[in-house]
Amino acid sequence: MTSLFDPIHFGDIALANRIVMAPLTRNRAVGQLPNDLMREYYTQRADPVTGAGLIITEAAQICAEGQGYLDTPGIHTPEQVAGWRKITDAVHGAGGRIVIQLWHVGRISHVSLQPGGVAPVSSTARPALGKTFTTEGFVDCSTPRALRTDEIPGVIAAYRHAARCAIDAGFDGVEVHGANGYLLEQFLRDSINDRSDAYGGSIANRARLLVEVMQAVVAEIGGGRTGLRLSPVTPVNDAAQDSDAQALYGHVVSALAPLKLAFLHLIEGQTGGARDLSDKGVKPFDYAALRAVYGGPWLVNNGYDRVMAIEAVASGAADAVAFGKAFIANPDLTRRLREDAPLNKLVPATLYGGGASGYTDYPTLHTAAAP
Ligand code: 8OZ
Repeated sequence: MTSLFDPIHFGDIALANRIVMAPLTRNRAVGQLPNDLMREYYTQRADPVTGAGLIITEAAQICAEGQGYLDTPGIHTPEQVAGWRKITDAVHGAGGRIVIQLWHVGRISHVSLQPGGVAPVSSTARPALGKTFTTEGFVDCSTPRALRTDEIPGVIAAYRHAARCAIDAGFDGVEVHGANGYLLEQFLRDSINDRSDAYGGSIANRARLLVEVMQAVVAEIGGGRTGLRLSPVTPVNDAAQDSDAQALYGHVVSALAPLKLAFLHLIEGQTGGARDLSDKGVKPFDYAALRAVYGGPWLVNNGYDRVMAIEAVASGAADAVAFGKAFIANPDLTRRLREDAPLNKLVPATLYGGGASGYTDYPTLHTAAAP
């Protein structure tokens, strides 16, 4: 029987175990630059015996327009590449594996975060009802401008450029952020996408941007170094349900199967919330059916505890499990899961922004036991 603690290959990336650190926005990249504090945080979680088999970094904007929150890192300038290089070197020195999450927020942004103070871009000109975080604190998302069809190649090129930057920065690969109500999901869902060009309307049209982005990234760095995160039913960031999520995501994974991606990463249910949304009127989503039409490495996420994760891998329902909050609070999460040791509790107040407190000072079993 396969164990959560067994090694696995995600495409070209060799993982020492199947416990993955989920991408986690922490807002400590002042000036959009990766820094020494971030290096310490990731390196603490990189040990192949006590830590993650794979670290997926916090979401990093692929271009200046892709930013939606204060102090998130970029992966599109030489300075950002140089900053990330110190992090990937340290993680690799500790024996770990690390990919970077490539992010364009689309309309989940604010004019104060956009170059020139202009409107953010999206599939639509309708604003998201929700907040983002700026120097002024929490503010309403700004009304976006719908991308013109002739601007879409530039967006795809920005993903491709960011993927090249990721490899230049020493990452083992990338995870494209196709989830949580950001740009690619703003194209996917018919609850948001109101376009009448080749990128709106039918399922194939709404999936076109995502598929073209994945093709471009794979052409640049190879399928074996490229993953993708999806969240078929999450309602976060004003992403109302698609009228037929099962058909939409079935099309997406069928279209992507030939790319032989390193992994697909599924958020099951509401990101960071309930796995079952039936009491909110959301139709049950059949993740197993999606997996059956896909066939490649399958990473699952959302609210897994130790028993659920062990069972998911043992039963073959998943190849690996990503943990978010548990990895924030437990740098040695893999050791704790292996030994069935108690977990540190998360401190929500220090999740976003700030310094070392609640970031690099969670104890390991080893430090907790020290005199
Ligand atoms: C929390 C706060 C800001 C951004 C996501 C990148 O939900 C995020 C995010 C999460 O994917």
